[in-house]
Amino acid sequence: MAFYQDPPTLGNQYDDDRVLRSYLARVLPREVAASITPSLHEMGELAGGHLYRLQLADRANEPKLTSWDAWGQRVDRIEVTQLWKEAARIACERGVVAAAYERAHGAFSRVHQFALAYLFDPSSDVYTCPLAMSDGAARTLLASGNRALIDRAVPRLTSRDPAKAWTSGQWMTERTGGSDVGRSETVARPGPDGAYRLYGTKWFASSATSEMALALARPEGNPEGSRGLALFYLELAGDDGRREGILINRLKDKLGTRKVPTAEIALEGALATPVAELANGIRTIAPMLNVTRTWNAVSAVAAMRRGLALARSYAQRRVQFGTTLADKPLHMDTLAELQAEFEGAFHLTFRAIELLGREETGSLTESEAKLLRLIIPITKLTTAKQAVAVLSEVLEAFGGAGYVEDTGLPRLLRDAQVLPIWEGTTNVLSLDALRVIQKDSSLDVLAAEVARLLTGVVEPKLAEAETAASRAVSHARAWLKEMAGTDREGLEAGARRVAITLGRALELALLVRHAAWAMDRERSRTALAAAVQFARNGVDLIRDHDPDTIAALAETRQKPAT
Ligand code: MFK
Repeated sequence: MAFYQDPPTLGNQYDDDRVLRSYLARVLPREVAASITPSLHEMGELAGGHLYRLQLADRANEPKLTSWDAWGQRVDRIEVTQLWKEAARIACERGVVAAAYERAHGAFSRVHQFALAYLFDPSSDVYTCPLAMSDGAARTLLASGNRALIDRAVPRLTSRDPAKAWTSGQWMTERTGGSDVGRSETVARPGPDGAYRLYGTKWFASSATSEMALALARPEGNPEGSRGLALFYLELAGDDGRREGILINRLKDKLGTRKVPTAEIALEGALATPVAELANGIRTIAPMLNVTRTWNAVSAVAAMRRGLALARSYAQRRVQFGTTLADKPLHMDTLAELQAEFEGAFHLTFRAIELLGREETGSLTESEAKLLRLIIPITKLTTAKQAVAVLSEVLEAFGGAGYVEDTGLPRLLRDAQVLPIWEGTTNVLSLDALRVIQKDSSLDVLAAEVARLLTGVVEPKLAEAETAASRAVSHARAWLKEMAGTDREGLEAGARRVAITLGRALELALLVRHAAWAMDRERSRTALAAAVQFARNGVDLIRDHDPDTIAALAETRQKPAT
């Protein structure tokens, strides 16, 4: 008999997720947990069953743009994949955005919503992209206080009725770049009727099938730079269903997120409404950035969890050199490292979510507000890097099968690779974190948070992890203090190492705190193992600035002409 390998399988993705269930048991009041558990169980069933099967069957399909109809009319119609259509319905009906706005559980509504998103994401082929932007748009409109736009769009963005629901785009990036948004070239011109029309090109418009978008544009006559930009609201189709002044030039041919219809969009007089003042657009859209960056982190942890679930299932089936992979010490050592990374990332992400929920319900203290502003970029950048590293290893854990498209595995790595790029690259967010640290006392607050998490933990096996977390934070503080006074260039060069060190220190402190709780309340030592392993993986990346080495290796600087 020839040999055929059994593929990995997935069960109910909520029931099987020890980390999620244990976390929820710790943070949620009993009545909230009882109320939301059925919805999480159902989503776990869909994610490991119906949606996952459809995702595998739909693997080779991609969105298609039809620019012209048979008679030469410009139509710019995008047909999304079957899974996307089903994911849209399920996300809407199950409240993957709505649960945050219904506020059935006060500040914990965000925990509920993002737990749903976390379960849903890995079987959705990144349908979480339009969901993230819709959530961000709803939040931004609510923060703007623009009553007319709130009344028009927010009920649709947060609806559970697929016939009524909208999603939103986030149109920021232009050919001038996605990081230095202040260089945007799109112009907003008022007409004789006072209405604004936009002219320009949006170069990376994720999810071009949305019904509305929030876009940055420079009102004519405004100064250059980001403060001269304003935030505008657009609907992609008028009341008659026709699209005016918005052309989809082409869809992007991307490494990953291939199901997401990311478009180059030409704005040729698209009708747009200012969301707030006619300046300071980045400040106005900041709530969206913070929400979508949180979704990014949720996607990162969800992707790691999916990869590890598949790798574990495979390890139990795959026999090599006489035993299953699950019986190979080296294979299990590798998976343990990855599992600890996932668990650290999970707890950091959900800590940020707890703070976001408290902010939205007005229960955030002043120091928690500072922590939230710093923790979001740090969480986004730390978890995104972890996801790429973990998923690269996950593919390797399958050997050649991980490299073969019809296993559905390569997608995991390709889709993870976008996470450090969109919504602010690692370096841009590291500099954002550095600016926040320099502006106020948020680093003191972060250090106090780490100290609080470690207080009262008496388990000797956690001592090493505690020391690693608190030492890393102390090192970051001392390094930042020293560099700020003496070496501005070194400070910038080290910003990423500092940001990731702070992210990892927080992750470890959260793991330690959760481990102590789990030992006490669940009589489980698995979370302890994650904390111990995470500390062994390493926390502190900070090192001295070495300008000579960098200069020697930086061959990009122009040499003087000879
Ligand atoms: C599944 C998950 C999916 C997620 C969906 C993703 C879909 C993909 C769509 C995209 O990728 S859209 C493009 C995303 N682009 C970015 O995220 C931009 C990256 N660049 C930055 O974040 C730069 O740091 C930034 C453009 C903000 C820098 O520009 P500036 O001109 O130097 O702005 P500045 O001075 O830092 O900030 C302007 C104001 O906004 C300041 O307030 P004030 O005017 O009061 O001084 C800042 O404090 C405020 N601000 C900026 N970022 C903020 C913020 N406030 C709160 N939170 C923030 N995060």
